[in-house]
Amino acid sequence: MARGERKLGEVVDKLDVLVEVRDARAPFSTSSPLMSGKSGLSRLRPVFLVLSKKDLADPDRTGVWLDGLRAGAGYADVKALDLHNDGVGALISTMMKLRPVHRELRVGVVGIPNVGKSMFLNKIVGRSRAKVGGIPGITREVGWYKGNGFLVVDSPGILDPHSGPGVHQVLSWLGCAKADVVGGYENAAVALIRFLMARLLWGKVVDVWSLPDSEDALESVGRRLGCLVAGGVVNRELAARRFLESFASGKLAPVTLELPGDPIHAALNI
Ligand SMILES: Nc1nc2c(ncn2[C@@H]2O[C@H](COP(=O)(O)OP(=O)(O)OP(=O)(O)O)[C@@H](O)[C@H]2O)c(=O)[nH]1
Ligand SMILES: [Mg+2]
Repeated sequence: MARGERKLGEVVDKLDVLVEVRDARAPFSTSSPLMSGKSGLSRLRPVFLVLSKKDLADPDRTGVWLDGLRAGAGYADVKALDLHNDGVGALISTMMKLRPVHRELRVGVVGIPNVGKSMFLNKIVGRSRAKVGGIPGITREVGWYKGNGFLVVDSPGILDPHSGPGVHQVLSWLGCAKADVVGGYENAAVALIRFLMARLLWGKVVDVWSLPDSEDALESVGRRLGCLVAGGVVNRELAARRFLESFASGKLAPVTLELPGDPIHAALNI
């Protein structure tokens, strides 16, 4: 069992509520293994679900996800948020109804790496206390933060060691897992381009980046981004890295990779 998971398991009995953070672009693939694992967290209720990075997702598809998740059993509330810009006042009010009279509300924030757990925590405690960063693995330890009537546990992102290569592929596209687990940047980028083409989402990228028509999409991306070496040859490794970084940080276009009942790793066939 990972160290973070063990530590969380030790404090679970002290928590009043749990917040699971997932990425709105792939709410199925970015679900936390802790919610179904042996850590003991899954028995804790109520659970609030936050779909982060709403600004990077397709708004219509986010609506479909919200309807589906709200209709399903189990969550006290489900919200999609752009954590850079949206307020969390409504969510705070709902959560605060559960506060014991004599002390703060104790909240555990869980999720896989890089989904925005620390950013969400900072929003509800009202201060930028927990470190936030654009690469997975920024939060290394379980830590407590106080503010606004909350006592919140931040936790390191935990991946499911048993999830298959398809899920890892998706997580590498979203910046939640490193590309080396799926054979490096070039493999990950080519797989993402193929996926976007197969799902008719590539056109959005072509529009935003004004890509020329080409047989080799990664080659076009490399030229567009100026990833060239001597003789005007595209450095494919660099092009792949820049492309993946742009996709993960939403610079391409708002894209949602999966819909309820349509987990993409099944479609990836790997
Ligand atoms: N555009 C956008 N970026 C977000 C949003 N939420 C988080 N981010 C970005 O996502 C990255 C990860 O945020 P963190 O709060 O560090 O994520 P974490 O889940 O704590 O990550 P680990 O500690 O590494 O597990 C940062 O670059 C944030 O700026 C959001 O709603 N929209
Ligand atoms: Mg963190």
